[in-house]
Amino acid sequence: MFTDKEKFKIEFKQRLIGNSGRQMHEVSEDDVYAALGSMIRERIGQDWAATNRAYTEHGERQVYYFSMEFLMGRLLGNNLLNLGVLELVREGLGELGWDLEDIEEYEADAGLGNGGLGRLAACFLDSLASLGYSGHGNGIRYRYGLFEQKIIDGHQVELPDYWLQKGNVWEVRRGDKKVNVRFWGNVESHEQNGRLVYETKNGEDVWAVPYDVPIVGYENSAVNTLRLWSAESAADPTRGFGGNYYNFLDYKRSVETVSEFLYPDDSQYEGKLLRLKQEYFLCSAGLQSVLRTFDKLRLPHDRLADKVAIHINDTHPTLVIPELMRILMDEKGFGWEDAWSIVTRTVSYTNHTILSEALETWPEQMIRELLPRVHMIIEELNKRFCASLLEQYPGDQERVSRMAIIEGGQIKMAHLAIHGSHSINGVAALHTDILKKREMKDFYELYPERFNNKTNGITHRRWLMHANPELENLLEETIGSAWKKQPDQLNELLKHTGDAVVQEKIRSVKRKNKERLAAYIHKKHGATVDPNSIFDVQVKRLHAYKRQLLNALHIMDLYNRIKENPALDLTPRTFIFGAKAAPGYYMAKQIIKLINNIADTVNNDPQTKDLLNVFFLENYSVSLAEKIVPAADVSEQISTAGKEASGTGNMKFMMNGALTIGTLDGANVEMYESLGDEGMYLFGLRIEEVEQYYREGGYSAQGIYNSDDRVKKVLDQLIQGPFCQNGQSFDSIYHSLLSHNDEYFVLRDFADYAQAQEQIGIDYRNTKLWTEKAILNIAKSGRFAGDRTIGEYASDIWGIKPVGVGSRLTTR
Ligand code: 26V
Repeated sequence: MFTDKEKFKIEFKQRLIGNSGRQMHEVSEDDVYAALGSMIRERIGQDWAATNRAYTEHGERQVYYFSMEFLMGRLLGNNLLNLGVLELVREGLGELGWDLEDIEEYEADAGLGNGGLGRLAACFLDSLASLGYSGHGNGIRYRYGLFEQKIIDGHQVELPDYWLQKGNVWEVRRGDKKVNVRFWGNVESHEQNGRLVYETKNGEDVWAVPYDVPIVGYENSAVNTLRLWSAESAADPTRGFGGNYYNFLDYKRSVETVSEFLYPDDSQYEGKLLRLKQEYFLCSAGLQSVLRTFDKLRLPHDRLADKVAIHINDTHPTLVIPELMRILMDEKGFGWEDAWSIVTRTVSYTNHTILSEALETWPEQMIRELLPRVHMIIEELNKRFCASLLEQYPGDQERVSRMAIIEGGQIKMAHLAIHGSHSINGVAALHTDILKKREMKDFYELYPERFNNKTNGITHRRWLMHANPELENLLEETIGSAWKKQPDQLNELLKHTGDAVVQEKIRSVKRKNKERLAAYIHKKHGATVDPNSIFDVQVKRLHAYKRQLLNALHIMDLYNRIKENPALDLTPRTFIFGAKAAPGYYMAKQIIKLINNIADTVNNDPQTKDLLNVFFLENYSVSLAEKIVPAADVSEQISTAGKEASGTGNMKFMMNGALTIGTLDGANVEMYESLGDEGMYLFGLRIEEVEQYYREGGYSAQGIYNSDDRVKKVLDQLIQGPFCQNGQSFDSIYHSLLSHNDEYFVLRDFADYAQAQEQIGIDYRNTKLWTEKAILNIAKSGRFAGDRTIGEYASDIWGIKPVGVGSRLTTR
């Protein structure tokens, strides 16, 4: 295995020729990627085996993070970084005539997630491995990830994301570890040793085949596992099916659809049978695999919770609770009480959303048919739970109905998750507070000790070191490298806030990143972007509560003001958007079209084009985010207060020295605690005010329209005017604001937002002041590193300590 650059070059050339079957002068960049990938994968393999051995010998509790989504992005650059060979490989490849950054572009993003929840899971895996915790991911290997977005005539068009087309060097198919998952069928019972034993007969069996992806820790030789399950037909094609080969093909197709695609909707819950199948598939396969690993320890199953922690990422994998009950009772012979005790000590749950329309409830009938034995268990759980509630709250039938797991023919997954977990956490202080005081109040009263907060965090390895190597170097020069292993050490930078030399370097790093993004925009849009302008960025899923519309209306207003007063003294701005809308979310798609129309108008109007530019960058993804985030001056985190559970983009921008314009929502609240008014531009309604409006009414969007001429003009322009090219109009947006009284208080916050934006324009010109603020942001961002978050999960929820592996055995 190579240890220096020269050895790398020799080994790499051999591999390249051997892999591609071509001569050096014939190989393509694709070949280079494949050869490098396989070489690095092999290197990881050694540590992977050693890590697994260490975990088995050590007997430390293993954490399994069950999630329907892992938004991993690309792995090559990150693996090189964490292995500590990034520079060596970059230089070696360079000497052979290839640019590593170009080679990295050959890797398809693993886009197996919708947004925040899936990316959080990916950041957590990186922190778990990097801190040396025995924590693994358990998910689904969707054949198609989140759709690829094209913008055609300003509209979003969705294309399938066949990310596996060119193969995936990082995964290892483990055919020998496949397990069986059973759907449908009927439950039969018989007596055995004096107790009833249940079995599902005549079900449809699906093989779950694991594909393992190594998760490399940062310079610590640890390699954990992300196990992704793929559905395959269990049947032997040569047998059964009444001799009809077409019957077999139909069956095969139906089975394989289980892991075919990721559901692209993260805002509106829909009770689709296939989605339920996916959720059970993950839970059943994951649990079987967890139990197999546990069995290697040769311990009785009542010790399960000592050795295993199962964490469920939102309610999507909640079926682990009844499924583990089923296995313990039907297969391991436990009685109800003992099984329940094992389950609740094993499982913990994170809630990621307050939006009621995203809460999962499954029709009881659907679960009864698809998963008959699981249904029986949920029914029994509900019966016992309601009975215990009545005992605790005698006569309070209303409370019992509110809290029941099954109500009105619906199974409430959040209730099941809370009842079956020993820990329930929200993802930012404000969010956890809302859960306790409002959304889950009844449950908090019942189980106060179970509720806790774990403010989200992001991996500084991908989002600072890998995405922004110039900033990494500058930090290293200025404060050394302790922050790489202890990100809170970034606060050492505070000592240099006023240092003119450091300030100049910070500006130069930002400048280079802006030039790089400008080059990308030039390539994609053919447009020239001025790197002296403020890069003002809003990238995230498109959703009404995130209020991209507020940003858009404000740009329309700026346009109007320049047109009214061409001498207006505005600091030039480049507004950058990136967002995918759920394919069926009409309003979100209209907002994308509106932004593109605005771009068309302001970018081409000779009076405005030097002051205002707008770009909607298509197909926002992890790898695109890595280009955008380091180049941002301003980060837009402008959700209606109380709606964004945490946000994680906010943290990425902060860490890269962008200043936030934001509401007091989600983790912005904690950012503001750290940054104060000098470090952040706060605006808008506070959560108490929003709640008061919802409770007592008194908000009139029409009133604002009538009294604010600027707002009126902008809204009228949704129907007719410079942004309605080719007779297009935005009636539905207009009516959502006026006829439906503006559910998200866009108009209410408009003036305050515009004012904060004006202040940004002024402050940006004061380069010294602006740079000091940027430095403050970077210095305070360590609190939002995933390592801090994972440390808290490990000690407070999972009760685990780091395990030393390889050459770095920690003593305990
Ligand atoms: C919800 C649903 C509901 C319908 C079925 C399909 C589906 C798929 C995904 C989701 C996820 C929505 C929840 C989510 O992504 N929440 C985000 O979690 C982030 C990480 O904690 C947090 O920073 C964001 O504020 C929060 O919106």
